[in-house]
Amino acid sequence: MVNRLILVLGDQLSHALSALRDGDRSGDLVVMAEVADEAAYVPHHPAKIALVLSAMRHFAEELRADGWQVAYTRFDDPGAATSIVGELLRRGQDHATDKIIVTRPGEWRLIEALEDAPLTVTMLPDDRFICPTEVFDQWAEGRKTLRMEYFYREMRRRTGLLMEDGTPAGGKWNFDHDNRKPAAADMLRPGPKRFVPDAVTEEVLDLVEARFGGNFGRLRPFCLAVTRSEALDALNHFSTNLLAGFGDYQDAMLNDDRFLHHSVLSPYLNIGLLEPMEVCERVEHEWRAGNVPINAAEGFIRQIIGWREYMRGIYFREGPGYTRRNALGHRRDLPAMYWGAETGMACMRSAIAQTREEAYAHHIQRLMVTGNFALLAGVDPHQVHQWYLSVYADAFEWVEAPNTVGMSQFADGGIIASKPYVSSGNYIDRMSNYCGSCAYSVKEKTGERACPFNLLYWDFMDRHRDRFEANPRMAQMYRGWDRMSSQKRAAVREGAGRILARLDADEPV
Ligand code: FAD
Ligand code: DLZ
Ligand code: SF4
Repeated sequence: MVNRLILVLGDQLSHALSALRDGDRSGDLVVMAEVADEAAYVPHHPAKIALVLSAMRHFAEELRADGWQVAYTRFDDPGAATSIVGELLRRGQDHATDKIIVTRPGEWRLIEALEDAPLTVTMLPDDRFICPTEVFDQWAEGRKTLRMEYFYREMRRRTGLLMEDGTPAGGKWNFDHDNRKPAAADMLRPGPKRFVPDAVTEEVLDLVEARFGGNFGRLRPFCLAVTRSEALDALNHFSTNLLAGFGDYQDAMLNDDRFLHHSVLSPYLNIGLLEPMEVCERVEHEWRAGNVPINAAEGFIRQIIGWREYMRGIYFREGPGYTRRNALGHRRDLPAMYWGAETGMACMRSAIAQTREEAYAHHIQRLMVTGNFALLAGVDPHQVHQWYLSVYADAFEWVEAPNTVGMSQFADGGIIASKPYVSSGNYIDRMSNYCGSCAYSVKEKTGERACPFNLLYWDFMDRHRDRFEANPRMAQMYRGWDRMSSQKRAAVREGAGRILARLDADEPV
């Protein structure tokens, strides 16, 4: 006899999940389902599908070992429904119950599907996050601007992380000023921890290859952690070997070092294998033990209790329509190079090849290379959003959408960013070694060989003058544009027009 069904989704693989805490091992049945609709709402990178399915299978086994009854649907099970709600209805019928317990999903699409289902659904708060959505809403209420920095300080006070007698450790809230160093290739940097697939993962890899092998992305070698114990190993490896340089090289990009000092912990945090507080506590411990400098520990903790929590707060506060925002009226189709088509631009080629091979790019590659180009080129932000939601192993809408629609594409009109994150090629040249292997010249501002970022940057500023001219943080840029000779401005417009026309004709840039 089953009282209730406890739904556990593919990104809710935490033993301390609120729905499981509320459940009863003897009377409730845990439902987990691999379903076609979740694999198809965007063309996910095959490694992302493999990560989720393998981690789900391992988690179901852990639950069984912990005394739970689990009804687990595999992708190809005969009679299985294609959606989460379909599977709940099927299991509910089998066990004569319509009572469902679930921790609130991280996507409006699923929340709405569950609310509309002919089932009695109890949705519990997702308290794996540090800041409850109501607390975020209270913080945001009545503020003129929702800048992350102020939210972050509240989170430092709330968690007590890096605090000493009520004041920030090291005397400052934020050490970002020290965190903008370019990196040199360094053979000693070990990169993230890589794992060898076990038999469960191998079976999933075969399934994914057969069903989703045509999606953009390389599946093998598959090296991601798929259990909590492996994810804890990855955290340990990062904290011991890479964290110390995290701050200094946070914004750097290198052709031949795809991970630098980044943690690559986001896939594990986002599917529930790691908890944000335990990750931050470990990092704080490394600083208190004198193993890493304050700018590394503070920089890292800010990403988690600041940016990560803030993005989630914005996603739920702004509602289901957020992914359709298009404040700048951008309509261009996403260029084919995002799906691997030829390009002479070395930075784009490198970031996209890495995305295809690793299902990973770090923040500055996402923001200042692929995101920057899409914004400068006026690409439809919804298509940009769908691309980011597809191609990264860590992509779940609650965190991807505010980063893409808000921070990267300015499509929310400035809720997240006080000005658009755009730059010419100079920024990329300063922070990377991409330009040396490019078909374009970063030093050239006009002409056939001019770096497309140089041309499109000024063209973007010119096109959106009405909106941005009055922004005090952009006034200096407009003064720079106005100081150019009219011939130079005409040459920039002509060069940008040439690049945009090639994109529209689906020709390589
Ligand atoms: P690290 O550099 O090691 O940072 C540590 C952790 O901080 C990350 O694991 C992550 O949990 C958190 N973090 C850092 N920056 C952010 C941020 N801006 N927002 C939220 N959390 C952050 N992050 C995702 O988790 N999923 C996404 O789908 C996603 N999409 C993005 C799309 C765009 C256009 C941009 C600009 C950023 C996106 N980010 C996303 C944020 C960030 O790029 C990734 O969190 C980060 O690159 C993950 O790699 P890492 O674990 O090595 O991060
Ligand atoms: C991403 C994903 C994929 C590919 N497949 C499944 C699945 O088969 N079953 C499942 O429960 N979850 C899956 N997920 C994760 C969900 O898409 C995720 O829970 C929602 O997007 C909410 O964040
Ligand atoms: Fe990228 Fe321009 Fe540098 Fe080429 S020259 S790598 S397009 S920034």
